[in-house]
Amino acid sequence: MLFLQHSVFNPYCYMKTEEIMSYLEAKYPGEKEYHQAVREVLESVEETYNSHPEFEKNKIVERMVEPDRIFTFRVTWVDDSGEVRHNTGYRIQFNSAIGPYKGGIRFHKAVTPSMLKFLGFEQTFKNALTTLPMGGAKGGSDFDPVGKSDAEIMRFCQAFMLELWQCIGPDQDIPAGDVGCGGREIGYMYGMYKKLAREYNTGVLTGKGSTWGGSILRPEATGFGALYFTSHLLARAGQDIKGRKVCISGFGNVAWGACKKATELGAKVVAISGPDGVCEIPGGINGEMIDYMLVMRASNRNKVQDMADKFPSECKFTAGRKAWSVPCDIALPCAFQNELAEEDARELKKNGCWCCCEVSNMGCQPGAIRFFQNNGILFAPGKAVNAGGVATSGLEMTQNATHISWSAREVDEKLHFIMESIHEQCVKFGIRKDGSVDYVKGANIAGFMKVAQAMLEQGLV
Ligand code: 2IT
Repeated sequence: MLFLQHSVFNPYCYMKTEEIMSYLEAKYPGEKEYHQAVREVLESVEETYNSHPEFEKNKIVERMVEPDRIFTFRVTWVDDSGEVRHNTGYRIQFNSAIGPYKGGIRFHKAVTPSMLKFLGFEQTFKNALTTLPMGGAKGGSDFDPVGKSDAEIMRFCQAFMLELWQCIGPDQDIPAGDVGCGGREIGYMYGMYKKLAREYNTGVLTGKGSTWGGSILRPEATGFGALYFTSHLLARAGQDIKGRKVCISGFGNVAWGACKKATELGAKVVAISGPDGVCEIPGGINGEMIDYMLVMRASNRNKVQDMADKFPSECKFTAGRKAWSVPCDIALPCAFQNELAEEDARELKKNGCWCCCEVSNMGCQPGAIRFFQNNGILFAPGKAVNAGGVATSGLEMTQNATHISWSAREVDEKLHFIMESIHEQCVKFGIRKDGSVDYVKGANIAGFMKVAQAMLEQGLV
């Protein structure tokens, strides 16, 4: 109604997703992931946005889709054979409307500005959902950790920080880990930061070791938070996770936390997967196998087959297949963007799956999301489901700033509360006439409105 009135009185004064997309596609050709992430948000918020003429007057959306600034730098390092190597490093400070820049560092051979712009954009709304004052950022490099020795990882991380340190600071921009960058890499980067900056403030990075400023439960937080969110989503739909079969893609830090909490809540994780194929675990993953995921990650081999080799009587490895081919109730993509295609969504449904909570950032392709939503499969997007990771980074920042350390119980309680609040925000903004919830719309509108309002209140900067 408001939208109609507004468009009648100001026929040219409202945001159209297609116009902004055409502009961005022409200006940044080929940046596919970035276009995909922006389109999803704009489509979700268009109607709400257009009922706020003050947003359009201040060009909020046009400003919000552009990063505040992008740092690009060369990273030179030497491999174990003495050969000189170089990569490209980036830090994208996307939006600081609600707090200092915050977001992870991704080390992966496919890293491009487009990938980091999509991640920084998503991070801005995700961070807004956490209820904590954090702006959005992302960084990384096209460095490929696969097959690298520990010494090579250290030399690369040090060389990366040699440039990055000038862009960051505990009240300015606080990186953390992401794909290919875990506790070990944060440690090497933190050591180098102190050396360069002569600053011993622990708050400059999150995901640190628990004896040197890291929060207890930060490693588990993304996976744990995802399962807390899933539990709320299921409860609202009159369901329970206990006894359910769960398929999880990936075997890194996020998949590890998800396996641990899903198992603890009584679900049966019947598959994990990697770039090489899928590991079926008919009896459900157990504690020993979950611990072994950490060994697999530290090995830098990037092969899920290692699980089947280690536990041959419990696991069956099949090369070239995805986790989505294994029958389950609940699918939890925990690996990489666009890892779940429409054909995977169809196969999941055919095999009895009725819920998909996206844990990886933009893990599902738009066609897959449409298929889930049109076929009555419960679906929630990564920026809501996986926000427990960055939320716990926010809790780490609070502990660092006040020089205290909370117990696991305290952190877990706060994480629970935050995930419940994110779920509530999704319901509030995403509830449909029939009482069901469009979690994509809910998460996007809730995050967007908070950032938009803050930008408006802070003037034209
Ligand atoms: O995608 C993400 O939210 C992260 N990689 C975590 C970021 C953070 O600052 O903890």
